[in-house]
Amino acid sequence: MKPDLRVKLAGVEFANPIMTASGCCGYGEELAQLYPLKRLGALVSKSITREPRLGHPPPRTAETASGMLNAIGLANVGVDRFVAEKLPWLTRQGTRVVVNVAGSTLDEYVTICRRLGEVEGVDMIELNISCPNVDEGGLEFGADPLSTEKAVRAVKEVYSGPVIAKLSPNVTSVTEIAKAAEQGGADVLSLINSLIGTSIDWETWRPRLTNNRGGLTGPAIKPVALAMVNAVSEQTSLPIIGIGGISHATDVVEFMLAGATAVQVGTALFIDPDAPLTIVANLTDYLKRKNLKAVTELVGRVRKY
Ligand code: RRO
Repeated sequence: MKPDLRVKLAGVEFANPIMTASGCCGYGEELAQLYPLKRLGALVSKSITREPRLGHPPPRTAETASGMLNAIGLANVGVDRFVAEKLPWLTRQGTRVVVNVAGSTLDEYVTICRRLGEVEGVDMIELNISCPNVDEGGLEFGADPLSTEKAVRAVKEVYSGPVIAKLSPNVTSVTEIAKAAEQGGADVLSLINSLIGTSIDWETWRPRLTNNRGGLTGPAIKPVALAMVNAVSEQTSLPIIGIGGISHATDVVEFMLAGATAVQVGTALFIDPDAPLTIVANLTDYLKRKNLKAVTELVGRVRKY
């Protein structure tokens, strides 16, 4: 018998626990040229802001040891174009649609989420209170428990669907922020966003990113992410989406044992856009080998010494 890969988050069922991470495949159009998006658990969009944004000038990505730095600077089409041009297509792809929302003021988050609540096809909102690459907003909200709680509560007042709060690792206590998001009414937590980092070209003496600082992602951050997912799962009762360097089915197993119900694959997509499919196939084989009937049997089952 084939193991059951379905997972449920805030009452919404996903075909499997493998989602794309925000910012790693735009609005899904390019990925859909390679395989049907319905093979994913969900497509998570690039962060959407109220106005369109060009982001930082290139170079805005740089390779690092076992990872990648980015300072995209929230480049996106803005909520109006997203709703008019991207969402209708996305809702026809047979996958769950999670829309990542970013803003520089509380009012901006609220405006975007209200608008997304008025249209068909959004399964969940992922609230990006953790972007490290903009001067205003983003991390400003997610670095402080009180503003985290306020932002989540304000969005929950205008948007009736499930809300995921996406947490930053660039904080003193991720568990305090997680508890604040729970207090504000978040339905799900996702973690982690990127870790702040810099890389300098030793020939030109210039930073490799025009923004100088960027966000570190990829396998380099996996142990950090895993520790944070584990800590948060022990301190809150919300379901968790694990993010951070997930490239293989074995990574998914680790994150689920640590307490995640689902995961997002990000940087791995840049190396191999098929990674989510390979992960689904290998996860199925793993569950069979372990005689498990359902992937949910892994969640939070890490053993203690
Ligand atoms: O656009 C970005 O530079 C960016 C965002 Br919004 C984010 O949340 N995390 C990241 O690493 N980059």
